[in-house]
Amino acid sequence: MRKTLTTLAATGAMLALPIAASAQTPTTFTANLTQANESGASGTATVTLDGTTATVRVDGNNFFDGFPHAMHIHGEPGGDNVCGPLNPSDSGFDAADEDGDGILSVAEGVPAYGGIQASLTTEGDTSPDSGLAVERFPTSGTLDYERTFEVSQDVADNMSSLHVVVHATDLNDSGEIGDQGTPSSLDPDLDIEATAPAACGQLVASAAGGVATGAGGTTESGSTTGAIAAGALGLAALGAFGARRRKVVA
Ligand SMILES: [Cu+2]
Repeated sequence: MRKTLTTLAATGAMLALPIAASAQTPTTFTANLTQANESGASGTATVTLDGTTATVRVDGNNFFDGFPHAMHIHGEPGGDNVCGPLNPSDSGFDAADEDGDGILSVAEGVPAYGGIQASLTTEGDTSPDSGLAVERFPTSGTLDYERTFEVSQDVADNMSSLHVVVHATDLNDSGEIGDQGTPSSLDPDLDIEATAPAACGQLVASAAGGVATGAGGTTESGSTTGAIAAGALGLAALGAFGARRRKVVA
């Protein structure tokens, strides 16, 4: 009898363990990406947080096909960031377009949507330092990106104040990126088309504990081949780089 009681006590202790070790519920944030600079592009970005581990998905259509799309999480954590007026037809655009050239450059967009908190690269570093790591961004006109990486506690705590911005657009509709003729506000060796915002979306918290969005099975960027090809190009070469456009019809 004594032996049986001991066994029961041990079993009870074991049963209690899984209850004590309850997992933290992931939280999901979604951004509807809307066009900037009349790019015609659109998409959805989703950030699923588990502590400071972020899984970021970006799906998009009608982006320029065949040129690296720098993508970032922008904003000052906890700050009053907005995508702001992104297109010449948006109210308030003239005030944002400081030089009055009808183009929203990166420098002109940053006062509204804030600086870079994370770089949505396909591999390697995801810090702001990789903001212009053009050899590690998706190059397809159809974005199909997913990556899991660590963010700071500050970024995790303030995700709903941040934005996703996708860059690079064919401003003069020439079928190439790099021939607009105005230097990028980030790097004078780059044409403004290489860095100008193509889409922006504010991250909004979804219900906690929701099912992870995105189709199961699709992982990682679908443009690895293009990204590797673009890797041969240095930043300086990028300025003169003319990509042939294959117009994507969604
Ligand atoms: Cu950016």
